[in-house]
This record gives sequence, structure tokens and C-alpha cells, in this order.
Amino acid sequence: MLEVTEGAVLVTRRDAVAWITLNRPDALNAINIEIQARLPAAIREADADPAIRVLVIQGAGPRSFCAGADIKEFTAVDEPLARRQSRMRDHWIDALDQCQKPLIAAIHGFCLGGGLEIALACDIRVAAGDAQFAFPETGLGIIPAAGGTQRVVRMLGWAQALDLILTGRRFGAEEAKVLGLVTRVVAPDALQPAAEELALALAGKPPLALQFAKEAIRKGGELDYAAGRRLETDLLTHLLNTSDRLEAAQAFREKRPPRFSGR
Ligand code: DAK
Repeated sequence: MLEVTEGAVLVTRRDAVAWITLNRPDALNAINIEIQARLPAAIREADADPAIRVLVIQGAGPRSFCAGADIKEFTAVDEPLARRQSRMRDHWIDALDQCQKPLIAAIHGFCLGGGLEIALACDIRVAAGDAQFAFPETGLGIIPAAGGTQRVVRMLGWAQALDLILTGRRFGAEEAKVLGLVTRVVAPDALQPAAEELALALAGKPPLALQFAKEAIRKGGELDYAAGRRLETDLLTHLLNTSDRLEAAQAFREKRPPRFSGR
């Protein structure tokens, strides 16, 4: 994985963790065309790198994770351009959905519209106490369409999805936790350490078990119960002969920490 030190999406590596930073702090990290192109590339590259076990997405600057799509790039579009933009949107959000490694969103400040959709596409969301969430799309004459409507109805059910998306109301980190949109809230200056501690804990676990657990939950959750159980059993069967499963049991018997190889 190449480290990227300039541009709208930065990528750095610490230990086995790839830190992907939305880097347009003057625009509150709004998603412009450059972010739409670079974010999926960064995620796919980190996902393909065997030295990386966990990815964290965060926003640069003190005020925002991401304030949504770049409204200054919104224009009246003709049909071919609309189709092209729509393909690009599918592309950038698909990269998050297809990522096999654990994806953590470390959220501070504004987390709005497309920014909230990025966060919701991650596996675990850690929010700073100052985080503010909303789906402002309907006020702009559009709808959340980077997975927002579909993810929120699946995560929270119809009633909350309709309330949040029709009104576009702003809500804070504690309410987001009560709703179940984020699972952890920490003090603002504890966000980075909390995300790092979580990332390192996941990086120390058997990678295939995490990958298959993601698949069982994400894919299985879209299936009926019986089909989901079959998927779960198939995935477990693949894990039974992995070196890491044998290593976990061996380390337990020898009363030592396990060393996982990812095989
Ligand atoms: N786009 C562009 N610039 C933005 C921005 C945004 N979303 N949000 C903030 N900025 C810029 C501001 O313009 C300002 O820049 P300057 O004017 O100084 O050059 C700078 O960031 C600081 O913002 P403010 O001066 O406004 O700061 P305030 O504290 O007063 O207000 C705010 C902060 C977050 C409440 C406010 O900036 C705001 O309401 N921002 C807009 C939030 C929003 O509505 N976001 C868009 C949601 S819709 C699609 C794919 C995805 C989507 C759509 C289409 N396709 C592929 C077709 C997703 C849609 C959305 O996300």
C-alpha cells in the first residue's frame, strides 16, 4: 500500500492499520470528485495489502469528519453526466461495501449526508462527543443515495429511517448511540486513541475469522434465516482447518499469546 501525503485523501500506515483521512478541512471534508475517485482506490489498495489488517477512516481538521457531498459541485446536469456521476457514486460506496477487512469510522464534528453514508458503510463507528449527524439531502431536493436510505432502514427500522431522512434533523453523538447508529462515544480528545486501540485489538485477531464474521453478518443479514444459517455453517467450515484456528487452540493449551498468520 502506498502512503499518500497530499491531496484530498491521505493514507498512512501505523503497525497493521491503514489510516485513511478525508483531507479538505477548509470545506469540512466535503466529498468532491477527487474524494469520489481517491477514497475507493485507497480502500481497495489497503484491503489488498497483506500487511494491513484494519482500516480507519477519519476527517482532517478540528471541525468535521465529513459535511457530505460538495454542494459547490452540484450543478444542473444533463442526462449523460448524471449517469456518469451515478456510476462514480456506485463506485466509491461499493469499495466500502466490498472491503473484506474491518473498517472503522472515527467521527468528530460534522458527519452529514454523504459523510454519514461513509460512516454507515463502515463496520464500527466510534464518535467523539462533539459529533453532529444529519441527513440534509431532502432539503437539497435529493435523497441519500449512497446507501443511506437502505442502510438506515435496515439498521433502525422504518420509523426512525423516515423520521431522520424526511426531517433531516441534526442530532448529537449520544442520541446516535441510543439510536444504534454509533456503538461507542468518547471525549473528543480521546477519539484518535480510542480508534487506534480498537484497530490494534482487531489487528491482533485472526484476520480470516474477522473477514468471515463480516460476511456472515453483512451477507447473511440480507438472507432469510435458514439461508443465513447455511452461509454461517459454510463459512465456519472453511475456518476449521485454518492455521490460525489451530494456533489459537495451541496457544490456549500452552498458556501463551497466539501468533496469527492470516492463514
Ligand atoms: N459542500 C461544499 N462546501 C462545504 C460543505 C459542503 N457540503 N459544507 C461546508 N462547506 C464549506 C463552506 O462552504 C465553507 O467554505 P467557504 O465558504 O469558507 O469557502 C466551509 O466549508 C465552512 O463551512 P461554513 O462556513 O458553512 O461553516 P458553519 O459552521 O457556518 O456551518 C455546516 C457548518 C456543516 C452546518 C454548513 O457548512 C452546512 O450546512 N454545510 C452543508 C451540509 C450539507 O448539506 N451537506 C450536503 C448533504 S447532501 C451523489 C452522491 C452523494 C450525494 C449526492 C449525490 N451523486 C453521485 C449524484 C450526497 C449528498 C449529500 O451529502
